[in-house]
Amino acid sequence: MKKALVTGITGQDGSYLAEFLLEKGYEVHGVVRRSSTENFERIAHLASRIRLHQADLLDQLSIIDVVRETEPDEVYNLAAMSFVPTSWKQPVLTGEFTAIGVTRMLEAIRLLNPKGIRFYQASSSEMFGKVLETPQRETTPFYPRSPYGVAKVYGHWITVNYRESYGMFCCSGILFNHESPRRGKEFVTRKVTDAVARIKLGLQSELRLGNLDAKRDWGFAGDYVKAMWLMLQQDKPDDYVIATGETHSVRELVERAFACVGLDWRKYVVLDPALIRPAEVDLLVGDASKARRQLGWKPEVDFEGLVRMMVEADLERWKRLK
Ligand code: NAP
Ligand code: G4F
Repeated sequence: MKKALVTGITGQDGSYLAEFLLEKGYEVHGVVRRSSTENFERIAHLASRIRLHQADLLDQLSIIDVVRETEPDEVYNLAAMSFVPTSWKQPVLTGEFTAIGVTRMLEAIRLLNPKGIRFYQASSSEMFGKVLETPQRETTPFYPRSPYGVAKVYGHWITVNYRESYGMFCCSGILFNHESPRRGKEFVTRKVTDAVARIKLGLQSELRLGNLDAKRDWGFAGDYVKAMWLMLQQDKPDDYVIATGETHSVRELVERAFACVGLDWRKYVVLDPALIRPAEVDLLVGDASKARRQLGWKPEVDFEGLVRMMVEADLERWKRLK
């Protein structure tokens, strides 16, 4: 039985990845940070099948201890401060955790078992920022537009560097936006689908949004965790773009989500200048042909299916709560 260690297991991707690895027969270990109240909602249904360990990417010794105790075959480093606007409010913490935290994970592996452990780093299409090429692929230069994006560029290159310096099996997955009913409610897709459900049920009257013109390549998180695993099953470590190849504006997202419940979005959406970012990523669209060719990976859920899935899940949840 293979063993996997997942940081960020309480997050959206961590929960889908844990499910996926359990189905593959893995022994799954997760890193959680200590908090006065537990935040295990997304993995509650897996509680009896996974093992959780307290550690923090800010604390080198706790990371070394957890790798030593669990002796994993594969490490998936998903933990990060992942919300872009917060990275302007907490740029130093974002760098400590999202950038230097990657080095702490890599150092633990280098010290304990550099040839035996395979490492996945959760890199991001935010690294392309003010895009220098469209569609964006593995060779597109980075131009990050937020402290979060800058931190992820560091995490990407330190992963490449440990591969090249020490011959470690390190992969960086450059994932474009991926969503699900488990997405945090501050991200735009979930903010919209949650509001649509509440407005439909008479629980909310308006939805405040920022830039409706930004375009994203949105996929389904359940499809994307499979790509993470595939990267670590190859003969050689490498970096891959994971994306659908389609782009849609926030306006289209809003239009489609409201249409799912038969409402006209123009009656409910209010533009709020406070939600405009200091610097914006205007357009993301990925070319995942390398992943398709080398990993045999392709997305199963399209944009329309994704929005419908999320609206329906939020409607069901609010109906139950009501
Ligand atoms: P998420 O839902 O925000 O989850 C982030 C996870 O990181 C949570 O488990 C969180 O734990 C953990 N974490 C945050 N700060 C921590 C700390 N100081 N110590 C230990 N754990 C900490 O993010 P996600 O959407 O699943 O994304 C997973 C990873 O992929 C992130 O690295 C993100 O930057 C990257 N990524 C995401 C996307 C996307 O579209 N979703 C695209 C590209 C890359 P708590 O529960 O304790 O907060
Ligand atoms: O949903 P978002 O907050 O996601 P963003 O900034 O693209 O970042 C996500 O994807 C990255 C991959 O590219 C990940 F690395 C990162 O961790 C995260 O998962 O915003 C999407 C777009 C932005 O252009 C934003 O300006 O939606 C626009 N937007 C408009 N109104 C809004 C809002 N975003 C949010 N969160 N809230 C709004 O009210």
